Amino acid sequence: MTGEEKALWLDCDPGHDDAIALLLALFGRSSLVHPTLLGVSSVHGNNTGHNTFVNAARMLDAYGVEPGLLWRGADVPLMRDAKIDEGIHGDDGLGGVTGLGTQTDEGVQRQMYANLGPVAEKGQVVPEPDPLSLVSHLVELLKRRIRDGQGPLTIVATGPLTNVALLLKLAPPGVVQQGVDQIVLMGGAAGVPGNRTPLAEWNILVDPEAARIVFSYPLPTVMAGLNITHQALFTDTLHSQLVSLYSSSDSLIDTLASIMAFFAASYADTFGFAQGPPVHDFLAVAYVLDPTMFYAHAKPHQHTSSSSSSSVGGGSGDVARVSPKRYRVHIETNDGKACGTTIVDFYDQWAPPTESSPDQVDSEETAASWREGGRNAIVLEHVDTERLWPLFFDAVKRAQAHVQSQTNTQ
Ligand SMILES: [Ca+2]
Repeated sequence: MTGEEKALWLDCDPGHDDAIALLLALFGRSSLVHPTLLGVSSVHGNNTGHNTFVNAARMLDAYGVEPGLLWRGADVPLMRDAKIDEGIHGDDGLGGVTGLGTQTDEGVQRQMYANLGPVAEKGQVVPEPDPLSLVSHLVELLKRRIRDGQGPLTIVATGPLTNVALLLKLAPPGVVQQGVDQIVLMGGAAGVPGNRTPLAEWNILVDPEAARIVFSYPLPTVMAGLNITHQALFTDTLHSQLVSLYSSSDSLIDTLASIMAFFAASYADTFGFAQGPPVHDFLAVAYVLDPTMFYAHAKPHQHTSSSSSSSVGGGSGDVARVSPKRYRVHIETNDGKACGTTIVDFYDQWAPPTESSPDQVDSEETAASWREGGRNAIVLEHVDTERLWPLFFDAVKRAQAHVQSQTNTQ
């Protein structure tokens, strides 16, 4: 199986679905893309910045990852007070999850302190939030990759966009545009209700100003919102399939099963989801691994469009599909009942007068066209779940083999 090497950065707020997104970022691969996860940063969101950081360290420890990936970012939104989401993710952000270390365990401590060196010896239990060090590290990483002629980094963001917005605002001109190819985020809701207000989705609601900065930046932004994440439900059948992979030689499957079981109960209680919880954040990483899973069947009149249709699979009998579309997306930042809403201009009612036809704009590749006022985001609208879950189980098996190989060598 061949695939393009792809450098990733994951900014997250674990969070049950973040934990699954992290699994895919670490162990996922497709026939198209072999990702390398270069770093993980934590942000406030599903719980306090303290707890999301500790949770990221606990998950990295559970996945048997060599310490050195984790950075602690912002604890608070750019302009607002922090919120937490105990109702969905439990008291500490990973409620009900079994088999994880605590913040004082050696393995978790090593994950938390790997980038801070001797500070750990001063007796601090958990490092302080340090978004400036995170941004400095990212800028240096991007500069180094640009200088060495390495491929661009893809940033995947599965929490509030505070850290990403800080990077975009503080990095020297050109570094992000040269060093990052796209920002793929879980957030927003395209044409469907929100989940934390009638209109707004949580990640955008928590820091709408940061979201506006990201959606206004002249770089491709891909939005995996509730409209698509609610199409990918982790059903009882999938849960049974996961449990069937149980091995007595490691506890990883138990941990993953407990993540999905708690999330299923939360979604049943809070939102009445009877068929299973949506795996939200997982989809953002899945898009990077295989964008063709997010192609839609072409409508008859779209078969002749050369700008956006392609056949998936390569055979002559393949169904023509169209890649996800770009739309103008406005982030509502005014206080009021619509704050945090992602307004998607599906019918080009806001299109600037210079953009005469959708095809012309779709083919437009200038950086400026991604700014606010242009068609500034690719909005995911379809997902082929029959291809999505094999990606998940493949990553689970790789993770399980990795954890077992470490156990065997200890
Ligand atoms: Ca998240």
